[in-house]
Amino acid sequence: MSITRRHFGLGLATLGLSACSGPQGLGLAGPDTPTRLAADLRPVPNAGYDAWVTAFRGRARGQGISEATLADGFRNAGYLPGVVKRDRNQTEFKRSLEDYLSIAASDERVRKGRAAFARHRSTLAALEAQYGVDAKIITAIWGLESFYGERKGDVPVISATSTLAYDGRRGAFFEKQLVAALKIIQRGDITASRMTGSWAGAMGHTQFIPTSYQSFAVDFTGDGRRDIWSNDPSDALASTAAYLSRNGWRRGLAWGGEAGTVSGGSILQPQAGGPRFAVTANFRAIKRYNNSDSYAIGVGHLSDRIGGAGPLRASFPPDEYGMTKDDRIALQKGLTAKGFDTDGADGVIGPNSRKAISAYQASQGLPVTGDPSPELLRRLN
Ligand SMILES: [Ca+2]
Repeated sequence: MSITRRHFGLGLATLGLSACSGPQGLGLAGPDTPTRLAADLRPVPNAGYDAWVTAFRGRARGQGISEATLADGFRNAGYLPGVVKRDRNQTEFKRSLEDYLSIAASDERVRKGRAAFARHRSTLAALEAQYGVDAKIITAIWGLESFYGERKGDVPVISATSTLAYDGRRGAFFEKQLVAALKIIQRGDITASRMTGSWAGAMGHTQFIPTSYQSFAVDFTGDGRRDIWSNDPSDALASTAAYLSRNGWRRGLAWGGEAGTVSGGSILQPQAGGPRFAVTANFRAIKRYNNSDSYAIGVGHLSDRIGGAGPLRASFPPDEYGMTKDDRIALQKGLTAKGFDTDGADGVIGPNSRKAISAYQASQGLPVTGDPSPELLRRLN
């Protein structure tokens, strides 16, 4: 656990927490992130949890948390079975960079990013002037972490972090997050009832975990509260700029770019046969936000797209099934046209596409594998 970590977007989480992203969560908020709280994210009675909380409260008092804050923080808190389930279900599956970028810099995320960048132009310009961090990079992080504030997370943070601290798989880490969350409430930045986030405790527009918040969050609006949860994203965006600025960001230096389009930097080719990137010290600063090459390239590329640039020039090689992205898009369109809905055609073969492939294969009397293939594409055309 290097420094911090916070969020939920398309990130691969620092800290080895694969479900958080940002200063330290799991970046990549996507359109598929549910916005309504699932039934298993509501508290259920749990005597073991209650006993753990009683003991924890003693430890918390020893760290300067007042009885009033504890009463307030735990008033409506409880054990959330869904948090443990999500924590256990995290798989180490790795997306290809091509798939990652298809999601991170989707048409919708680029379009909304350009609109958000224009809408918040004056705040972003002020942040760039004060912190030296490229306003397009700040906007891109916002886009990956919460889809520009659309998906900040509705899970009560005290419940989520106490459940994970009690559960114990990463108990010490989450107890630290819980203490930090209570200190934030005690300071008056936010009330317990408004303190919500991802199931792993990453909070607000740019998904800060509580300890990152304590170290880096700032009050940009000047009202005395560091409010990263409000509809006004100013404090959250300023906190992100502050985080980068204090983690090695250099004013005026590009993050990098596709090799051949920028000068300088060291060369990185995350996917064999795919595009090569030249990256700088600012690429490494982005990785302090979320320690993943895919995440940092996603942020950098999305920021370029927000600034008006087009897609990458180099293409990716065919996938393990011998399919290019164009093939996969054609397959998804073909399936959907035949009534096997893939829920969009983004070229990323996810659960919906696999379900559609299986249903189509069954309808054709083919072996049901759920895998894409050039043969399937030919059959559909
Ligand atoms: Ca404020």
